[in-house]
Amino acid sequence: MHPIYNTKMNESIIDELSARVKALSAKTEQEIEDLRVRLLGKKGEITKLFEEFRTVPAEQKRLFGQRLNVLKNEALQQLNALRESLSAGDSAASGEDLTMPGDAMPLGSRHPISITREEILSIYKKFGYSVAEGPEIEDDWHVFGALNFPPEHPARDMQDTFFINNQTDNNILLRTHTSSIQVRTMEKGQLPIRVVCPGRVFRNEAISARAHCIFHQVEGLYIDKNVSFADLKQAVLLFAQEMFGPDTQIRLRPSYFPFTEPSAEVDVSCNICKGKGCNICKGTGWLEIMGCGMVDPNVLEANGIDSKVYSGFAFGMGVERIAMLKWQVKDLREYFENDVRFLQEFATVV
Ligand code: 2NM
Repeated sequence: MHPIYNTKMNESIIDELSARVKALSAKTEQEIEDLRVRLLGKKGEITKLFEEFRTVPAEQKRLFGQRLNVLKNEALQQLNALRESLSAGDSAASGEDLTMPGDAMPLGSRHPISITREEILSIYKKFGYSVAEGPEIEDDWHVFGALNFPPEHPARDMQDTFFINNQTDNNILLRTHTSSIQVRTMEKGQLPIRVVCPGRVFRNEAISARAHCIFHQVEGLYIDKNVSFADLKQAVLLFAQEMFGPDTQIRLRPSYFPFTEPSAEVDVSCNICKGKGCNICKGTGWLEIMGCGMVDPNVLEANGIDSKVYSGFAFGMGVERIAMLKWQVKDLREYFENDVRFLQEFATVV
């Protein structure tokens, strides 16, 4: 007798299949599809039971039919559950909520001096200048000698300059300006020159809200035939408008530097009060941003450049000072203390 005609046997076949269905597992979509075909495909085990339904004695049909339908639904549900756990990944099985947002990584911030230096350099790069760097420990020639500083100039004094103790000679020192990089550029003898030189500089000064013994400069040098003071003024104006906005005006005041003649201090119109006078510009409407001038012929000659053929202009600015004006930082010492509360204020700037 075929087992299907026996109620007990029918039930044990269904029980056994039901248990197997509930224990089904699969690692891939293909494995799930194979299981579906094996159970519910044209020749599947459950499909076959439905075909045999015709031959079941009338009195067993109701119960057998109900149990078969339950088994078929169990199989469909199990296959769906397998598909879902596959698409959600393994962690779905461990109960993790994959829709939860991830943990935010605490972001650091760039230092305001770095932000400002990069902004200054990117303006000059746009104007066609290249960027050069040089050593912080220098010799007397590159910091003073080649730059028209007379031997008795006070900057050469221990009071102003940090010397590196050296038994044999005392001409090794920490650079007091980045002009030494420009000397190194001129030495190479390639003309014309269009260069900006960023870097740390060191001066033996008492530390206060407005002065520090270490600070940062960007200096620039432009040497070619027929470079005039008009070119310098235009270059300074374009920089000021890029840095502080298109409505910025400039003012040049006569000044003195050993390496330039004539020399000038550059002021920009105060963008806080628009020239009306405020506590940032101390009521003057103007803010000092840099020094500049026409390179002294003595400097050109000292660096092997024929001053009858070539002329040039140079300028220099303190990065701390530019950053102070940009963000109204009141005390320069903030830049060196690395208090995260101060540094975090620049987190959204760049
Ligand atoms: C300044 C102001 C004016 C300057 C001059 C030179 C060089 F190398 F050409 F002689 N470099 N930098 C210069 C001129 C720097 O800083 C306030």
